[in-house]
Amino acid sequence: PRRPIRRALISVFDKTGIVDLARTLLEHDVEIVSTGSTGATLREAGLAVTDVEAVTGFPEMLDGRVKTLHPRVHGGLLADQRLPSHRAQLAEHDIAPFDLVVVNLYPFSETVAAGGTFDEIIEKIDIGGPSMVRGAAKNFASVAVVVDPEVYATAGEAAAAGGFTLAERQELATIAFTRTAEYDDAISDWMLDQLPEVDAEDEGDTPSEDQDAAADAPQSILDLSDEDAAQLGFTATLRYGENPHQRARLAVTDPEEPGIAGAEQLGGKAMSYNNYVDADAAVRAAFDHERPSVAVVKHNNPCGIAVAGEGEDIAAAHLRAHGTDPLSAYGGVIATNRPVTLTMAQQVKPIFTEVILAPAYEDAALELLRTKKNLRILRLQGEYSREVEMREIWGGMLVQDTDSIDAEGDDPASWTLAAGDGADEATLADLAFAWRSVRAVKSNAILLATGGAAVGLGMGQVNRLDSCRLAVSRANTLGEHAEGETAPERARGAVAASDAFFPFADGAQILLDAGVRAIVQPGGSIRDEEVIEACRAAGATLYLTGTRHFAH
Ligand code: 93A
Repeated sequence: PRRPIRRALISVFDKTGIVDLARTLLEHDVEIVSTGSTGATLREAGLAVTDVEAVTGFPEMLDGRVKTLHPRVHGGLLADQRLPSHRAQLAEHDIAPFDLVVVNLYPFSETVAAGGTFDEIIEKIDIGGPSMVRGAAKNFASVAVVVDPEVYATAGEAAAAGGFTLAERQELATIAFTRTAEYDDAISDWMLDQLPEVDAEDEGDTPSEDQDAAADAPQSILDLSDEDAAQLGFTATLRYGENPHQRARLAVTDPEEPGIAGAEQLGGKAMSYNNYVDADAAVRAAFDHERPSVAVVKHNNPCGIAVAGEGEDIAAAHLRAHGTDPLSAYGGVIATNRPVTLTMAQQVKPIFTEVILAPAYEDAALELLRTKKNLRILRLQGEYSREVEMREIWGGMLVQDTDSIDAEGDDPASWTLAAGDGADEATLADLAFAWRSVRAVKSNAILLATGGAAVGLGMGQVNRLDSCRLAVSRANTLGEHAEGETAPERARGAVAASDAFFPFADGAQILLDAGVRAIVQPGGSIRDEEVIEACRAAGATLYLTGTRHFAH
């Protein structure tokens, strides 16, 4: 059933459409009570309205700050007309109930946006308006509240139809509370921005209680209690951050997709901040490969990465990955995209390792690894999937699609042969491996590979030439070599991948001079021709992918 509208309270800052609505209401015998300039507007249009001052018996006071804040108004808004006791009290105090309230508020946000002065903005904090709106919204059982000129037409129709239904009033109340919540939100945001100015004005240089309280108030997630942080999803307080003087916490973003943050730990000490960072890089590197793969990571960069060949145990991949750079693998994080076998566990055992991550462990492998009390053993759950990557910067947050290795150009079938006659199957397989591996290496990245294993890595240099030098020198110094030999000479005969194009031929020339016989790179430099020419002159093969994989 509809509740008839007999008496309406209209108080609007924005007068748009109000005359039409008031006219319709009057046509349906609704009595209209209105505030100062609203009333003036309606009267000018020839409409008969009652001033709120006549209702309250008080003049508008304090430059308009007190207009409607009166029991004759709020009693009429808040009385539950279903209750005999409420009706009796209204009668006792000679208060008439309202059935409809039409209010729009002082333009607070608009005044802030228009660059109003502090005092102008303060005056635009509407008190009486939200009080009426909230009172009527709470009392939607009896009162309909309209806060939006867009609803005036509907309100007119309702008056014609015999009033609003309960469901309609409840919906209007919901809209009303949303409006006042947003309104107060805008005020509190602005007030927060003003804090120092308020203090400076009122208190001179002496810190106020507000300032003291602000100093004690939590500034970041790190200041919260463990319980409060956990409420926000920060389930672990880490021993410390990147360095011992930094506090740190960990949040699992989505328990349904635990990833590394929520991986199951099967052994070892608690994970540290740096462990998590390196584990993330290691898993990403290993899972970029479809073939069984192992990556060893230090300081966010692979120091070893390799795949197992057809029919080989995952241990073979680990052996090669370790062999990339056995010196740096000390204290590393090992990740693999296949279950850890006993053979692999036996190989890992003697190597000082911080963390090992895998989708599964053979029982015997786990048992053996658990004998190393300090080795953190993590089991990954679910598919390796990641939609977006986020990074915090000063004052903001960057979000991007995850760089996946299935972009156009990642498939060797799509590569353009730019120099040489085309690689044989084994060389092409190594180039494909190098290409898939190089994108896990920080830019500028150069990766040399032989036989499904990286043999030289040039990572994180600020020019590509240095990355080339580094890749070659690491290939030729770090690997194992026969007794009597001075260096392993692993660059000779290797293939190379570059995460982005060579801006000049000089970097490529370093690789070619070291004996690299095939290179894959995105291409796209204005000096591509010089790089191609250098490869031709060295009798080397060059493929262009057209896709780059920076990782900064
Ligand atoms: O200054 S107020 O916070 N104090 C009041 O008692 C009060 N009553 C209504 N602002 C108050 N209002 C607001 O005045 C309404 O929200 C509306 O925005 C405006 C309507 O006043 P007028 O009809 O004089 O333009």
